[in-house]
Amino acid sequence: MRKNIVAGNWKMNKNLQEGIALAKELNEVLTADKPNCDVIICTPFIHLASVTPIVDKNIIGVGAENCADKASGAYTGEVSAEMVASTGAQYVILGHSERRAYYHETVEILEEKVKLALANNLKPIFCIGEVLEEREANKQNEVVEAQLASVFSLSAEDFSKVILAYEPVWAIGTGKTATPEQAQEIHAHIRSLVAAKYGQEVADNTSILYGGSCKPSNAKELFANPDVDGGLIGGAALKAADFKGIIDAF
Ligand code: 3PY
Repeated sequence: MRKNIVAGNWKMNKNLQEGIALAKELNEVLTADKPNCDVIICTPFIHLASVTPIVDKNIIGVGAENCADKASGAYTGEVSAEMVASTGAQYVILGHSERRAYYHETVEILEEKVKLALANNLKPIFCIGEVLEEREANKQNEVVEAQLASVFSLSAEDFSKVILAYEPVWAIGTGKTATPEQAQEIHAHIRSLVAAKYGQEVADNTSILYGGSCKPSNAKELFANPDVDGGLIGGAALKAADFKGIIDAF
């Protein structure tokens, strides 16, 4: 059966020393009081090689927040999936709305990134979600369906390594959260799309995380929904106590 997962997305926060300190603190807190779900921290690239050796990988997985859409070569400033994997990281966030909006990542670019991640044994945490105007026009179902094209070209075996994260863009960094009912409704829809493509068994085994202003005070009611299998956490992942508070919702 699918896993419950709480994954932190540090975004462009924490210098190296601060990142190491947070990872150490989380490791201490979570080894002392073991979580009832999988826990992942996704950090800036420069933190990965320092953070992976200091966390107990039976308790905390480590991931990047992005990787290149090319395997290697003359792409100044880019970081490949192979480089990410060589740090000991096991996951990579792909398709975050900030990457789609500010760095113009398309369905096709993301499809390449997903394939390269999987080819390098990284599990993609693949983000989908609609902007406010799309929600107001009741277009969220078709938006997420179109975004899923980047992962729906995979074989069932490869798709089974993908974690999905539904993040309504209108709830990211705005303090607004989808209601538990809104989250359940669209998560169930996403699962039905996976079932239509890969069959019910694959769909039942796919973890679908909710992201967007998820915090200790609302995590329990969001995670109580049958199709919400955890969270992708932004700001609240930057303090060990807040992140632990969300993990404790399971
Ligand atoms: C948020 O909750 O702000 C996120 O974007 C998590 O990825």
